[in-house]
Amino acid sequence: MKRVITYGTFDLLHWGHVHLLERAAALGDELIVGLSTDEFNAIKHKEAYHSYEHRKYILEAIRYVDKVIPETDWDQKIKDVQNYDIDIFVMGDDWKGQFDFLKPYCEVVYLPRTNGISTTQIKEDLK
Ligand code: C2G
Repeated sequence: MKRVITYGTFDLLHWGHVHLLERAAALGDELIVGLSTDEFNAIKHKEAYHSYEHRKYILEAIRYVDKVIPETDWDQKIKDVQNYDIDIFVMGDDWKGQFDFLKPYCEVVYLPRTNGISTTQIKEDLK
């Protein structure tokens, strides 16, 4: 049983997010998503349109996602990798190198971001 984990806000879920989740899920048998809470988003200087509960509800409907857990701070990842027996940590490559401290605990994979879409762009375009 190969377990994969990834983290993010996943607000206004779009095809770039789904493409990340699809590729992450393909690396193992189970995908866990650490979903940023509204409070953690404030620490990330991000404000999501949807609440944590609604973003979680949407993510849980995605066929590639097996479990959603809260992401409440920057330094929970090592604990999560150990507690959930994670084999592979995945993030989009806009984070390349930022999570290499996890390498002693699991495989670290940065996947190419999907160009042409972002939550910020959606918000801009709708203005
Ligand atoms: N992503 C992508 N392509 C896009 C947009 C996003 O591949 N066009 C990926 C990001 O690289 C990230 C994931 O989708 O791996 C979630 O993106 P965000 O919700 O923007 O996540 P972020 O705010 O970067 O939070 O501890 C890690 C942080 O919680 C990551």
